[in-house]
Amino acid sequence: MSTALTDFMQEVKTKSPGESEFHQAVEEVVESLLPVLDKHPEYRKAKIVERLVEPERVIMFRVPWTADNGDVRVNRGYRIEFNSAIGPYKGGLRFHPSVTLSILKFLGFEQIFKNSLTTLPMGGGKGGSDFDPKFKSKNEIMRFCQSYMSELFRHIGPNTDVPAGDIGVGGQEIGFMFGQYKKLRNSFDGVLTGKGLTWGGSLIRPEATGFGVVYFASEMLNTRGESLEGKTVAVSGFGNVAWGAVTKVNELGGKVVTLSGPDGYIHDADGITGDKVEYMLELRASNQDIVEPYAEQFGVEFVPNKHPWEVKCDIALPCATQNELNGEDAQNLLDNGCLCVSEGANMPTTPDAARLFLDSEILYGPAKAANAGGVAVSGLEMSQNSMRMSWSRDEVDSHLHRIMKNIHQSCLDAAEKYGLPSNYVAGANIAGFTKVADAMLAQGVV
Ligand code: NDP
Ligand code: 2IT
Repeated sequence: MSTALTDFMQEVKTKSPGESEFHQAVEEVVESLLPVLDKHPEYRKAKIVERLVEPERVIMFRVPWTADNGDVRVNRGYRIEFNSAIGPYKGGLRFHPSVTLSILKFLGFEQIFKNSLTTLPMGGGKGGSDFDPKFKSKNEIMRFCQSYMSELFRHIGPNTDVPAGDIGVGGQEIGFMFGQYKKLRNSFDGVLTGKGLTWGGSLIRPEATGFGVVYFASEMLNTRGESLEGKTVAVSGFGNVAWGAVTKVNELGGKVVTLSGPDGYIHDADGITGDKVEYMLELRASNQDIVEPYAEQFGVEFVPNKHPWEVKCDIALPCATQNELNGEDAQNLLDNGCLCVSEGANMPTTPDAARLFLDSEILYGPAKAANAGGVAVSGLEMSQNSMRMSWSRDEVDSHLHRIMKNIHQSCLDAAEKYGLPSNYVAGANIAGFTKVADAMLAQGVV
């Protein structure tokens, strides 16, 4: 590590002690930016990077609610309003027991660059709670969402901050939160994305992240004269993003052979198609967070407590959670001849695994570029809300496809410009950063 980076990281760690995921995300981005800072002394002079790593605002609050048995429970709610240089804060809400300030700061920080890459006017934000939806009744989830929104509503708005879903937050939770926001504000606003189709939602939003991950993989494969057709694909996770990715791989002629949950992975050598894809939705809705029932239902192999990356595949799509693909997993993928990794989850690859990918020939699409399709269609939902119109499925999908192609090209161009051809990690960081940095420069020291 260069001295400049070590010194910078030391300062970040001193200011935000114990936030290991946030440190990991910052280090990866800032390392890529050093050549840009050398070429642009104006960014250094205006302390753009020092300002970028400090959220504009962090909101933390108590979320009390009552369980079905009458017990009072208390969770912690958060919203990190990270950067509004190019648009209102935008990013998902995560409800999961592992949520901490560090996790949400890493996600909010990544979101700044991801949103910039989409070319749409959205700043970066993220929020959520350590609430665990597992085994909660629908009424408990509703009361929790209402309590969470009873505080959040005063901080958000269609031109201020527009949350959406993430792990543990899907259409149902967005509905409960939207209802509470509308009641408190007495205003029907496009204040959340991922809404239902009859009340301001956009077609394709549920599929968008997974579709985008696969479009990005296709673009990377194209650079080598390859395509998805006939390829074997390993997917991790079984939630919203994994479901969208499986659907699009099937459409493009690939075969998905794995899914995973916190309990292990399933290996379905015949491919996850038809009813099996529908079954993924049932698994997710069961609120039990296990994939083993898939193996029982369809008579396939279940491998407990392991990652799917030991299965031979041409393409790997990690779609579960952060740091789910480690050095050993990366080595397994490389040894098995994997051609391409496109990240659906945010920061799924540990730094040592990312290093192995970058030092090899594998096509490696980092999350902030590869999974930007979700937030891109959220941006399109905001546009439709502002115009009070709804676009057709084909219209939204073609916008999404075009945006993913543009992101891919921007990454390649930025990487090439700084002498790092085909390095999508550097390309995504540099292209995402430049637009935000120029906007911050133009707006003065605020
Ligand atoms: P969902 O809640 O729909 O699904 C996530 C699933 O992955 C959960 O069932 C979760 O189980 C499971 N999971 C968590 N940890 C692991 C693990 N270690 N191994 C295997 N499975 C695990 O969330 P999404 O599909 O929306 O999100 C998945 C990833 O995609 C996250 O990293 C998210 O940040 C990212 N993402 C999501 C976008 C969106 O629009 N939804 C957009 C861009 C990125 P459990 O709860 O038990 O841990
Ligand atoms: O990580 C992400 O990009 C998301 N969870 C989607 C955010 C959004 O505002 O749609």
